[in-house]
Amino acid sequence: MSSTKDVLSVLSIDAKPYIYSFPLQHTALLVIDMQRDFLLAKGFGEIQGGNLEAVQASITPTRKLLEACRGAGMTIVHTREGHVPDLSDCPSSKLVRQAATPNNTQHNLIIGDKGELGRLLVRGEYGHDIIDELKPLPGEVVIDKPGKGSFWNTAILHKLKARAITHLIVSGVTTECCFATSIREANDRGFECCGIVEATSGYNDSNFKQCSLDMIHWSQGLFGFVANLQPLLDALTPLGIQSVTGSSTPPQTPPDFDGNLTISSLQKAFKNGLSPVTVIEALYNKIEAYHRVDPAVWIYLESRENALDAAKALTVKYSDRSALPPLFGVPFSVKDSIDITGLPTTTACPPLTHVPSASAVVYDKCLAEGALFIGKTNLDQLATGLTGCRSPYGIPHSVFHKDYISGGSSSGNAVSVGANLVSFSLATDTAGSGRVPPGFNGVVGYKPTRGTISFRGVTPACLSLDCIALTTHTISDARSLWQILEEYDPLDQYSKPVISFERHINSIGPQARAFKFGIPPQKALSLCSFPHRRKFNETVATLQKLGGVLTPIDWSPFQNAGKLLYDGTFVSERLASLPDDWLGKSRSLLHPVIVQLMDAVVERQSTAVQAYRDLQAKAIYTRQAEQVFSYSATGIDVLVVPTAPTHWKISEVLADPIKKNSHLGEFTHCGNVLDLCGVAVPAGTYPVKELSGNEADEGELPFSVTFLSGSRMDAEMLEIARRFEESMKENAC
Ligand code: TIU
Repeated sequence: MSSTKDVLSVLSIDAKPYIYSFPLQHTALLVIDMQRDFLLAKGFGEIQGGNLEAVQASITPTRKLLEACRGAGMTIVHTREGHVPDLSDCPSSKLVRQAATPNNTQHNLIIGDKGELGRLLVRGEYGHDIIDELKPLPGEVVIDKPGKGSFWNTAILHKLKARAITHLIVSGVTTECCFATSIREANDRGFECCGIVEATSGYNDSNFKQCSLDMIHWSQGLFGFVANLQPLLDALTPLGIQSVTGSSTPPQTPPDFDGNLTISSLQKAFKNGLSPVTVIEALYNKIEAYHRVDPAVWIYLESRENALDAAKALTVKYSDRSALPPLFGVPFSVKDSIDITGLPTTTACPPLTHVPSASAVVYDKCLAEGALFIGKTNLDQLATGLTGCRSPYGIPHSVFHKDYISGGSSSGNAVSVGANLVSFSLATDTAGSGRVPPGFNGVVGYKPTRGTISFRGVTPACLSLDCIALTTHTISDARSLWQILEEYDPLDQYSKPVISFERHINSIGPQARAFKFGIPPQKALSLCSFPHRRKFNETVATLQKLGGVLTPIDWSPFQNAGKLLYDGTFVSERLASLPDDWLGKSRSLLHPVIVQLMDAVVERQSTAVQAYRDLQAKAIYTRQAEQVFSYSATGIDVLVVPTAPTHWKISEVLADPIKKNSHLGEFTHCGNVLDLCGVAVPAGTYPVKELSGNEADEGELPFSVTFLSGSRMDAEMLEIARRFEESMKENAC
């Protein structure tokens, strides 16, 4: 059944061949190739003989469309056709064919030749860029495409899927060429497209344009829909509540800070005039108050003065509130294994502490997009552990209860978000460090497919399995943040290029809301405490109500891969990034549990032969897991597991630190070994007494489930997780 929110935000407009209905939060405006080269005199189009007057007719209507879509908060995607300067991405069919026409008169200058607006259709040239009237705003997607269609050799499919887009409103030039080709390509991938008559134009007469549009909707909608601009504007304009001009609060009276720290809420508030200075003042009062509740959250806290100065500097740098970068004024914390220039990186390990001369790539990106750094958070030493009880900087506790663990290794990280001291936190995840702590603090912990966010500038725990993780308040925030931070980094040897897994989209009809999910077998689930088992059963029922089909799976690859992480040779990699004599020299300065763990690794005297056997086993289990997530009758979309089998008290972990730790990783250890993506999502709470068995115990503890999926299936997984999150919120109302 669809949720109320989804139903309410579906709009419908008159169109050919019939009414076009589109869910606003799943619809993007696609603005095709509104570049100077195609629209201005002396550009590529005019040089090839195109009719400039005809093609310019769509500029004003497209601007109206763009403003209405921006006002309604829709995703905006601009494309630009063009090539890298050496033209290595330009096939001969595009470069040579037209100019090779016998007695050619029309194509005397070709792609790459010098025109008055720069080299024709070459990236970085003046003529290649989008016209001033339609300039993209910060945060909008810009796709550089070498083809006429938008999907060949670009990340557009990935970018659309990552934003859960299923419907496209299409505008731009030229109707007969890139506009039509892009609609056909999008249709093949399952998108529901609607071309807007006035917001597209071409180089030919009106009959030619008419035929190009008719070809889209003929045969009862073979490729999609075509609609006029006015009905669309009529439908979108009343939704313009998100724009500065549409707000009932005049910009000169800034709104009060309502305490909501989600990125999406702050974005709206800042747009409407809220000052980041107000947010920082309020936040530091909270941080100081929380220090009295739990003094072990921060290893380094930026001073209030510095944070306020940074906030003031932002307001000066970005004075135009309608063109703010996506993380403008958004406060964040950083796990203290991630480098920041000039600040010590401790990794909660005194002998490893160093002061880096460059910041981690992921941190720099946050700052570049306007985020405000608040501090570096506590962690289990060497980012090794799942409890939060292995740091010389103290033991943070769950934001739900002072006796219960925060989880680790990203302990302070999850507490800083859970206690509402920051909007998001940068963490890492090797064995579950980015999932278990969010689970124990009632927030979202997202571990994207390894290598999609640069790991450069982070102290490794187990380098070939390490991964950046994002701790946020909501799935939507996790998704937005991933899209801001992901980028191929050629200097990170484990980085992966941004490409999408070619699975089509089911955006309408009965397939649209159905998904298949698997769960661990009873034997594995029997390791859970009673309340975790009970809450997990409730989760399964909720997912079934949402359209999830519980599907049998082979659990063995997940179980075997999990065992490989600590019972096999992979744990030796934790020593591989350290000097050979490091453990011997540093042992007196290390946390006793870490010494115990590392000694056990050394004592095993693992051989190269064993390591290779483990690598081969990893490959087999990874292939078996791929089968589980395959796009077939038996494959599933997501695997759903309890994030942790139980929630220990701090005292229980201190009494039995190694066993209690490894138990927590039962459902997380396999994630990076199998190159999965995963996201831990809050799934309700339960009474403390249900876990402790002590009727006198008061309070609640959080339950969390983790959605896991195959490599690069992040977009699909996040959308299922978002629907689950939404249904949890609705049930709570
Ligand atoms: N953007 C686009 O349509 N590119 C073209 O080359 N169009 C022509 O009509 N030639």
